[in-house]
Amino acid sequence: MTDRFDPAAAEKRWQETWAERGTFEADSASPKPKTYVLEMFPYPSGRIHMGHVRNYTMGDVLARYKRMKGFEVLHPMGWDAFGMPAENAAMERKVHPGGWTWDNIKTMRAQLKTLGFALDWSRELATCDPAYYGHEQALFLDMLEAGLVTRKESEVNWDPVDMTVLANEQVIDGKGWRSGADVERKKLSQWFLKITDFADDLLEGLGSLDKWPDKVRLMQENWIGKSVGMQFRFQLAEPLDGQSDVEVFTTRPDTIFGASFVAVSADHPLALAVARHDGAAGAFIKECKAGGTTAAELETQEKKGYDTGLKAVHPLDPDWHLPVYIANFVLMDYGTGAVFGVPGHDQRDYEFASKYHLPINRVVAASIEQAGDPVGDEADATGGVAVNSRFLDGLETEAAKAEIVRRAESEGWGTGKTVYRLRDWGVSRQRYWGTPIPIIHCEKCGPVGVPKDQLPVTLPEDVSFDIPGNPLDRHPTWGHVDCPKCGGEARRETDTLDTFVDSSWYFIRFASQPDGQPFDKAEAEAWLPVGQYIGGVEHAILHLLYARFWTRALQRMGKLDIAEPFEGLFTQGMVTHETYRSLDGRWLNPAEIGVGEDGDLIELATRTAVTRGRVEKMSKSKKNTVDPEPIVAEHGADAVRWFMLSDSPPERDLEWSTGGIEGASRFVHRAWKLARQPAGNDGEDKAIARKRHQTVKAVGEAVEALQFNKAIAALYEFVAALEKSASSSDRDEAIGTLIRLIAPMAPHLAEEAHALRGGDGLVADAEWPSYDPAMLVEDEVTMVVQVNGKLRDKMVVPRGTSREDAEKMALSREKISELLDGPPRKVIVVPDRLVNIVA
Ligand code: ANZ
Ligand code: ZN
Repeated sequence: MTDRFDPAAAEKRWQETWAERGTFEADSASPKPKTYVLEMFPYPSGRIHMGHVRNYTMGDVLARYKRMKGFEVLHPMGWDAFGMPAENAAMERKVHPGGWTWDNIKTMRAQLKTLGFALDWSRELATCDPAYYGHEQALFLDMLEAGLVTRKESEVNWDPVDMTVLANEQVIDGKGWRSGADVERKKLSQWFLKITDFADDLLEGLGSLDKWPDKVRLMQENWIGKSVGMQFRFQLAEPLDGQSDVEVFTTRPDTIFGASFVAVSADHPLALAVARHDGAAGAFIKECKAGGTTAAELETQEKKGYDTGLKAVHPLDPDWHLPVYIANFVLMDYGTGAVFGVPGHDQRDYEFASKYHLPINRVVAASIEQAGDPVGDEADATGGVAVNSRFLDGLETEAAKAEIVRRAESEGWGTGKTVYRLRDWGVSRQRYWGTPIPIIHCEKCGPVGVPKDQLPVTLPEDVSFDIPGNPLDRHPTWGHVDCPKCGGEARRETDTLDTFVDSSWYFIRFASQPDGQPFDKAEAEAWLPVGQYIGGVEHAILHLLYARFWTRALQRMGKLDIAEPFEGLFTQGMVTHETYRSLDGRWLNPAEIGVGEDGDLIELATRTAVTRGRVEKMSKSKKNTVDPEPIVAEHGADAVRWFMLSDSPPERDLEWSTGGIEGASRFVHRAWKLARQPAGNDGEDKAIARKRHQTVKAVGEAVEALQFNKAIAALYEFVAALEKSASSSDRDEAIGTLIRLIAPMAPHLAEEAHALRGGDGLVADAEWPSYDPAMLVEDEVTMVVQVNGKLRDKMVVPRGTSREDAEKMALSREKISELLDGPPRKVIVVPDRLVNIVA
């Protein structure tokens, strides 16, 4: 063994040892308690980045710690391998998406392996592998059979550049999330998963997820968007083309006497009927559709309406007629696509009424006495009591709502109703690189599921990407099949599944991967739910909601008796770095930068000055990425892992710095130096023994709470104390403990040190050290001695020294007796803290 720890040699050796021994292969039949640690699996984009390293290091520390705590740990890794980037690469570089993807997987797998993660590689999977997606197709067919899949002709968000349908979530400010192109509306027949069937379950379930960040639960809650209210009909004074009423949804039925108008969406059947008779209405509808149609856009657009001339009859007063408008702020796919407007108490309605000179009346006030107060220059959306509302007057808002619903239901013109913002999940994508939807379209039989014994429906290899659109559509033979039902000529579905489907059940397949079926129920249930899931907050809504939905769908189908897939969720911060630009404004990569003669940064290629920019998330566009591979080669995996955990709390951003990685590297060598010290004498060192117990407690608690930076800080302190201490048997023992405590973070160093000191087996298999609570407390304390409130002396006394003893000791101290002329007037003692003598 050399003096210096040689990461390059040692790390490879231990990685091989772990692999040979199958150390991290999870045994489903183990009698030990099981736990499942999972990080969100990566998209194989090419190479791993620092964000991956940080994410997987955190999960790895937890997984290794849990092993040492006696758990059978499942900690798997795989690839979220379908998706657009592979097709883009195919278009740009004339390569096959499959070849590109598998090459990337190979590179990234090798890179991950150099980091020494305690992963069960025997369970590795890639979603683009027919051995995976064939099971997904089977599950899709099961869902179809269970009535959880529907086909709907629906207006979709169409990305004209990527030539694909986008989910609402993938439209950001009216633009495609990936291409940035203006999204258009288009009608297409699409497959949908009925996530709305589970809206209430998914909402309720959030309540049980107490190991999830509050912010994520809140985002999901808002996304599901439950609104409790009432649905009712306004009769039209004159029917139009057979339509005699308009149904509206409201969350404020108590404001019904404040109604000034009725408004319908531009897509509403009544609007279309009006347009058939009125060209100007048609033009207005067209104008509405040109604007964005997402909720966020409707919110910010100027409110505009078109008076149809129709009149709606107030349900509680046949003589009260309200104008009916077509309005740009009413969404067709929310509620009923029609509303009644109450300008006094809804800001949107207020703006609309101001523009079109409609009445703005008060029907809610803080008290009945304030019924006459005019509405100010804004709507008053707060609750209170109903006023100017006939039989409702004086009722509190909630009571008034209940009263109207009761009346409407008993009189038969309306019903209490709950609506959700959540929409069914459109999963059809007009793309090649995804899971083929296992459906055959027959003119006679309609859509027919591919018989399960014919799964997987695999992607054809011979495709071209030289023109936009879906290559499956134009493949000469792949789409032509016989109908499984009637045997007639039929056509294969050419859409593929949204890649979020692939990631909605991969964690189940990790837990159990038998041949011939997606998973074994009992085996999957033995591991699930995932105890700790770790990933980016960018998945707070979609991925996590879809995975929760799949789990519940499987539960309803009797395939897996788990309600929530992820018991604990942790969203880690990003890895950031300074940005740099050349004199002419080009972004520069840190590797292109050096230090000039006068100490300033220069661009190496041109030797011209470099300006430092802000610290930002590492990204290719800003060129501020640091490639993990050369860093690992230079400093070793342990140092990189150590740095990823230090400095910042894991939920915050971590700024990459050369100083940081060098500091981590120095620490590794300091720990190594300690490990190499020869065994000490038999002498005792109580202070070191105490520090050992304290550190075991601190590190264990910090890791359990995922406060890795605190664990690291405690270990730094421990090492510093050991470095200062003289040789003793306590010190010896403490060094042994140190090696175990750093094993989750710096596993290679720990194995090397463990072996060097003649430890049994692998440190990865060793038991986590325990501590004695009695050994935690210091047995001596320093008490402050004051005279008339002024600090005069300090004295070291046994912890728990009584008031009387402390007083005696203080008075007998030389410094103190010098200050006193006679017996003190009064002595105040705070045990273990201070003695104040009033002279
Ligand atoms: C009358 C009323 C009076 C309303 C009032 C609000 C305040 P949330 O909470 O988001 O569910 N609304 C209903 N359907 C709509 C649609 N398709 N497009 C746009 N707006 C719609 O909001 C429900 C409220 O939003 C409903 O209650 C309705 O306006 C409006 F003082 O009805 B309200
Ligand atoms: Zn048929």
